[in-house]
Amino acid sequence: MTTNAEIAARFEEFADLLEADDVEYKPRAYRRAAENVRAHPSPIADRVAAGDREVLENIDGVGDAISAKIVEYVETGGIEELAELRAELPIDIADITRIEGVGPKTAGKLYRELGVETLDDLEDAAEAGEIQDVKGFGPKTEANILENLEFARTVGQRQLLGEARPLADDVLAYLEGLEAVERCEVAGSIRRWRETIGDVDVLAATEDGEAVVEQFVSWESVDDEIESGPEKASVRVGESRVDLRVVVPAEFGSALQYFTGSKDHNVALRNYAIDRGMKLNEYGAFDVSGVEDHEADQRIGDRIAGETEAGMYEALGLDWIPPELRTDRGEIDAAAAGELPTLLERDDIRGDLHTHTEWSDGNTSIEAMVEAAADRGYDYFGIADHAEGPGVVGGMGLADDEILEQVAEIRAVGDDADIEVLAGIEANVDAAGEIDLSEDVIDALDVIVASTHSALSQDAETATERLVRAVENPAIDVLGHPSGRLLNERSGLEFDATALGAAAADHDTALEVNSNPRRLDLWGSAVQAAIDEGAVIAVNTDSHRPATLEYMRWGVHTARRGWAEPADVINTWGLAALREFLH
Ligand code: DGT
Ligand code: CA
Ligand code: CA
Ligand code: ZN
Repeated sequence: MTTNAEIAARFEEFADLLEADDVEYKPRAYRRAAENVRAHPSPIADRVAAGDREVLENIDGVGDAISAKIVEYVETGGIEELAELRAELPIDIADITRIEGVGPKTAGKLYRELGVETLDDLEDAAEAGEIQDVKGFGPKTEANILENLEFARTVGQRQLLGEARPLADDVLAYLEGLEAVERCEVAGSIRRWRETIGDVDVLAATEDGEAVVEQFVSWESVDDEIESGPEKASVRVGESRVDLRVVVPAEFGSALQYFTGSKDHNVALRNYAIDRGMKLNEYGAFDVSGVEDHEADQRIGDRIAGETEAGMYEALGLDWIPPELRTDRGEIDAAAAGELPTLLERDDIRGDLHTHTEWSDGNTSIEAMVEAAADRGYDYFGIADHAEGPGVVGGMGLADDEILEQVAEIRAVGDDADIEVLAGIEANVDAAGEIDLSEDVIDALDVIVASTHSALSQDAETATERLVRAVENPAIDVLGHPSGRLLNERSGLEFDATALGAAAADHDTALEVNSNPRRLDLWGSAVQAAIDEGAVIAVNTDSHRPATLEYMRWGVHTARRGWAEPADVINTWGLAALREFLH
């Protein structure tokens, strides 16, 4: 199955290699095409394979030349021109450019000057001190490369939740349709909604494991079979690895508990069981108090649970723990005390407070965004286009007079809308933690989101001071994507989430969980630390087009990983309470 993400990745690679080759203009066109292909709501390859060419005509930035390449890719699995470029520049460009501060141009230069093709080559060159001698480079660049190599290595192998989860949903739907499958569920990091995924784990309960394995590996979306046996199989689908386990129905609950992880949670849970005379594994929960050698067999003693996952926790006297909480950060004690949080749910969300329109870099009008929000059943909706400032591309952000003009337009749209429309802005937090908006503008707006878009390499102490300074600012309502990280691309600011949470709580500023699957910023542990300090959260999509209002799904589960309850999240509140907070 060729996914939109996979097609997009080819064009991004194309753009990178062209840029490494110092080609002008074309890379930008390919990047734009990649972005729109990635964002396209339906699977392009399926439609192209079915002979539909119109789908391509309607994608922004995809003209005849790029269309032809997409068709070629869908039909042959390759793109001739890209293959030629790769032969000419045999660089692992996606890996190398994952290093912060190393772009395609730098990668091209390092290849021409030093023959660097891989991350290993780059490490060797940096360690030998060869990079600082290349014209335009210096000791600082070399040190930066060495410092960031580790990050680039580890992140490269993980997929974004937002890309892997839809595939997992498809796998589940397929398995559910098989007659021999009695129950099935995703497991592993994907069930815990971790922001990046190593591989997709799925579990099926059946009396006929071999038949299910056989049907799984012959699923039409499977590109390669990696391995298969009577109880499990692994396949490659696009860029993802999918692991299937089959178990008998009586052991489904214990297997689901075990394969959901996390490892840390499982270790803590197993120790908790041992302390109570019980043995816990993927086959069940066993009372081994009367058994001499607990290790003699995996299935030993009196089996007291295993058919359902809730039964496994119940056997230990614990409430069932939602997968998002299974990180060994206090969830077992809370479950024992009956004090697990009542987590935020998707339906609790009553509006989105950080979205963009064509007034800055969004792709559509205020009306179209508001209409899409109303269609989702929201009660209120905030437009927060970019203000001009550090980190915002020249001309894209709004100057103060333009903001006032947009506020008037937002009010006009709001008057005709079925939902409450809030006039907002996304201001830029500069390196010192300040924003630059006039008093007039601040007074005219309902909601001020302020985000960092520049100076993202500060040390943790400076960054914490900067973000604390921002949340102390009475004008700022929401601190947008606090770290500025881009998953698999840049690590963003490191900061003390407890200190930031305490300051945010003191100054009534909400911290954002940005739901864009490339960001998920804040993330679970930071949300948990901030909420512990009494801070509140805003779960926003930062949408630049109507379709991505759907990103709320990722943000809600990320907030759940941070133990967020509805009351902790300002955009679950009624309009009056929200307005009171924003005031
Ligand atoms: P990933 O795939 O890297 O995103 O992370 P996971 O958590 O999905 O890890 P994976 O796919 O290696 O294994 C799936 C689950 O199986 C994992 O969350 C917990 C369980 N598991 C695997 N190996 C072990 C182990 O050695 N000990 C324990 N306690 N659990 C394990
Ligand atoms: Ca996994
Ligand atoms: Ca796995
Ligand atoms: Zn934004």
